[in-house]
Amino acid sequence: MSSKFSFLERIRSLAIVSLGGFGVFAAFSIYNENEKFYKQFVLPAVYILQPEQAHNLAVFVNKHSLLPQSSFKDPDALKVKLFGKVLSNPVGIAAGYDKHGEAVKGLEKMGFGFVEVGSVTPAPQPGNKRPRLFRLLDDQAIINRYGFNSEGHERVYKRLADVRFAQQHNGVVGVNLGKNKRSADPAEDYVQGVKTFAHVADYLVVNISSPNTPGLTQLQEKQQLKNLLRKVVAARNKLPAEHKPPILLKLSPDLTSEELQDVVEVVRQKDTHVDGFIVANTTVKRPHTLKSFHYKKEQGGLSGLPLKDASTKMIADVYRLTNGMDIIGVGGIYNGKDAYDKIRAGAKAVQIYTSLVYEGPTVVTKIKQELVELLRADGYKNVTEAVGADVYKRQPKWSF
Ligand SMILES: Cc1cc2nc3c(=O)[nH]c(=O)nc-3n(C[C@H](O)[C@H](O)[C@H](O)COP(=O)(O)O)c2cc1C
Ligand SMILES: *[C@@H]1O[C@H](CO)[C@@H](O)[C@H](O)[C@H]1NC(C)=O
Ligand SMILES: *[C@@H]1O[C@H](CO)[C@@H](O)[C@H](O)[C@H]1NC(C)=O
Ligand SMILES: CC(=O)N[C@H]1CO[C@H](CO)[C@@H](O)[C@@H]1O
Repeated sequence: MSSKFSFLERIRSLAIVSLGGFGVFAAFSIYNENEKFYKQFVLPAVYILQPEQAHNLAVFVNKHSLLPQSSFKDPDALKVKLFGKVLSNPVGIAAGYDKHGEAVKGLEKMGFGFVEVGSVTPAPQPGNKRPRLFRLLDDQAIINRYGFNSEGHERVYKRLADVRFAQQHNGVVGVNLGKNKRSADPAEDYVQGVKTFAHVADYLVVNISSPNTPGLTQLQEKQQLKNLLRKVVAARNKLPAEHKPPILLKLSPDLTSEELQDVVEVVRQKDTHVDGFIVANTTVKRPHTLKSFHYKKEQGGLSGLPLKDASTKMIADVYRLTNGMDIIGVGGIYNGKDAYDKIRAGAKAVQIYTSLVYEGPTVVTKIKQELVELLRADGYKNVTEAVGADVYKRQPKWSF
């Protein structure tokens, strides 16, 4: 292939060539709700592709809604109210999968209760050099250092506006805001994001994911967070009432407990108050239990199974420290039990990414079915009743 052929065009033709087979397999495995079939036949075929090509192919499949609708109908027990919106189920797709807002409807069809688009940066940027995505098969994990490749605000906004305004669309969509690598003023990048996406997003996410910026003391970090949040919150508050989306903070699992306490103290103040948290982003740590010798030394953020327990523990910490603020729990969820653990630790909703790669699209339905069973077994009528069940709250619900 000539180098004039852009990467996107190559993916497009690759997708067209391989979709015949892939699409049929995937469709078949969904129709039969048959995860073994996906694991034995579809996944190995997908593994032949470079990880990034496989990801692009999957987004392509979602974009063109090539998967049939999952046959599972969300029961009332899975309904949750989050930030004034009703989710038909609490399982969302995490940021980084549909970075450019191309696959919202396909993902909803797959059974997700909500979709988080992004991270989106103001100007388009290419991200890091390839390779930048590594599969740690033995660990059911991924290391990525995409470096926030983004098509930029304008293009992503147009796509979302198409979905949201053109047809009646009542799905819940969040937008994860990023900053440009060469930004002179990061806070301004997030403010731009708030202004651009406020009326197409049900919630917005800013991150303070990178811990320990070299050279900054804890006090300086805290001051930086205050400055950032003050501007972001002010920008949101200036918007007209019908377009004032809640703002969530996405946290790094690598924050120390002192840093976490600082964050909570900041968000308690009125002018830097956020509406909830996403816990957690990928980790830069490498647990010594990792088995994949081949890739574990690659730089980047680690996601998937090795992140599970640290993320659940952090959810409980945030729930306790904030006296029950809204949390979306994410990190290493592979089944209904994993989702239930995060809900009992204080998450009102959850998200997945890495398990979708390893288990295929049927994992969404599997998580939902198992969650329904677990709630029923413990006598809960719905998800909300189980939120925070494992956490001691300083201020019990019934006291004033
Ligand atoms: C390939 C890849 C790209 C990601 N890109 C982003 C991103 O752009 N913004 C973001 O906030 N999180 C990003 N994440 C983090 C996920 O949203 C999520 O927090 C993390 O993967 C943990 O969930 P999981 O274990 O279910 O994958 C990315 C994760 C992966 C695996
Ligand atoms: C969950 O059940 C409780 C009753 O226990 C009810 O008050 C609440 O409205 C239900 N939540 C949703 C979202 O249906
Ligand atoms: C998430 O964590 C990675 C490192 O693990 C970091 O590079 C990135 O900036 C963080 N934030 C987001 C939004 O992904
Ligand atoms: C996508 C994005 O903007 N990520 C940022 C998250 O926050 C840290 C610290 O503020 C930045 O270094 C990242 O670039």
